[in-house]
Amino acid sequence: VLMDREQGGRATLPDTHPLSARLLKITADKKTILCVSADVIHSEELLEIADALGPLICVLKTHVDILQDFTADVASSLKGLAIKHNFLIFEDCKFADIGNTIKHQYEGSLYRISSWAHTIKAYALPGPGVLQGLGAAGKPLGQGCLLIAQMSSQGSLATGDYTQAVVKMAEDHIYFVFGFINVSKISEKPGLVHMTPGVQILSGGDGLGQQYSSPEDVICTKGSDIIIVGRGILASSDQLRAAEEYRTAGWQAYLKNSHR
Ligand code: 5FU
Repeated sequence: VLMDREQGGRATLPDTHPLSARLLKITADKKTILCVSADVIHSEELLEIADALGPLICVLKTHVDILQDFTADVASSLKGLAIKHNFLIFEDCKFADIGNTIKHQYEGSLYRISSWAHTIKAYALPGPGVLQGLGAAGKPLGQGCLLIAQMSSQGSLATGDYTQAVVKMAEDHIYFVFGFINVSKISEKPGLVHMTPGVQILSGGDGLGQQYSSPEDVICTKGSDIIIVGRGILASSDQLRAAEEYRTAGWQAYLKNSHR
């Protein structure tokens, strides 16, 4: 009850981006802070995962540029599944260029990302022009953007002053930015959502720089809001059971931490 009240409270604050509000409401309604990272190379498998795990997740994260067989139909099927199961679609294409180029990358190309992804994420490195470019295409469609404030990978350079500058950029652009990709909580603004990748129940890494923390650590110790899980679920022989396990672990950690 406390959790629902807090999430609802955050969702209705005046400077909360409509997408934060929607995401926080989904987490409370579906009792899940799990974002599944559906990193697969065939569209059919992507859609199967979205349909099967849809009831257990608040966000589906995609990497459309690793699909071998993307078509516009895949995007419209994904949109349909997002409505059916009430989750947001997060396309994890990392935008880091001048505003004009990323505007084209976001709304054009084969993928037409702005037409189907509720959110994308961007590096702050090029400066606020990134948000002007993405916002010009995404804002009129009601889409939002996450800023990469920290990364889960070993030796990441997204730390210290860079992270602080990202927090400021986000807080200055809450008309379009509604949260962060982060390792730990970095902003006290309740309308900004903290989303953390590099999550597995067993800690460790993948031999290619990825570093894993447990849902409990990410939510309770680091104060994040959403856990992003890829191979912890995808590599399981029973993905549904694994997703349920992460959903429960994440939700219990969130409830434990609901005094924040
Ligand atoms: F920005 C980031 C980051 O700092 N770490 C990440 O792991 C993004 N990711 C993505 O989360 C990465 O591209 C994968 O899509 C996903 C993690 O997948 P895993 O299988 O759980 O390691």
